[in-house]
Amino acid sequence: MPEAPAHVGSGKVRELYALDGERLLLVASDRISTFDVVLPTQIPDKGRVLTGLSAFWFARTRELCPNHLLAIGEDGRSLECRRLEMLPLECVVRGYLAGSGWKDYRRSGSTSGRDLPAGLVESERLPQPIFTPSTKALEGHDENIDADRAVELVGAERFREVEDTSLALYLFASAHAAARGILIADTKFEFGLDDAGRLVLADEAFTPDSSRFWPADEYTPGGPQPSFDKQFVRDYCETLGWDKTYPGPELPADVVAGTRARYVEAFERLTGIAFDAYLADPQAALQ
Ligand code: Q0Z
Repeated sequence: MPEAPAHVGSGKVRELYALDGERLLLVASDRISTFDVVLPTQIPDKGRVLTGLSAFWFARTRELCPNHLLAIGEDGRSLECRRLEMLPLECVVRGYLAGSGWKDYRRSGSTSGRDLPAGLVESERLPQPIFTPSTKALEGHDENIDADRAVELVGAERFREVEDTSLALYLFASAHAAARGILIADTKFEFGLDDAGRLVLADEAFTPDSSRFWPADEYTPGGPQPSFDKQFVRDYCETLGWDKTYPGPELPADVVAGTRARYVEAFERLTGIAFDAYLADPQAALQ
């Protein structure tokens, strides 16, 4: 009998297992976080939406960059992937000014050491997408770093390669998504190296957990934008007077159903695949 895969890591809402020396299993749960707190209520099929979206983007971007995907689990919520030597860099691309990019800009006029034009407003589209790497902080949020610090971490040549590749991936996916009514405000990649030292896209790609998705038809720069997937959850939580520390609140059934519908809508708009077809046979649906 093969042994149960060893658990090797936990994210907020995902788990990582070792299948053997060369292969990992990445499992996306139905847990949801908001304001950095994982809630006690799950969103049915959220893990399958995120896994299906990642697999879709890995398939569509393999000519831009090889990736770690080996197979999709029959359950639709897990990805079998190649084990890589991960780079110690969070590769963030921003097309719009939101989150920590906006916070940095308001304070200093720049983010990750990149000077930006004066007078930009919150959520404004940037003149061109920018690469703003960060490092995994041991606790709390990732820390934005400038190019010099990133070069210290991965070397000058590898830095150029991850910047070029990240921008190419963002340009491809953001054009695809915008044509389907979804703006990808920003996104985060993780890369690793294979045995031959080749750069390989790893982790997840263009999911709502690794990216800010905004509904294009509601886009109004000058303030924060509604989240494509989590806005019902945030709005509900704001009605409670909750202090955004653990434990988070239970979600009522209508908020769960509305949020599940938004995840499914994102999947169907971005992939053009019926989510029911994905549930019935994940591998076949993504062919
Ligand atoms: C990804 C993470 C998660 C916890 C390590 N192909 C790979 N090779 C080696 N390492 C990784 C990967 Cl994807 C790797 N993470 C992030 C994901 C739970 C941590 F689901 N950590």
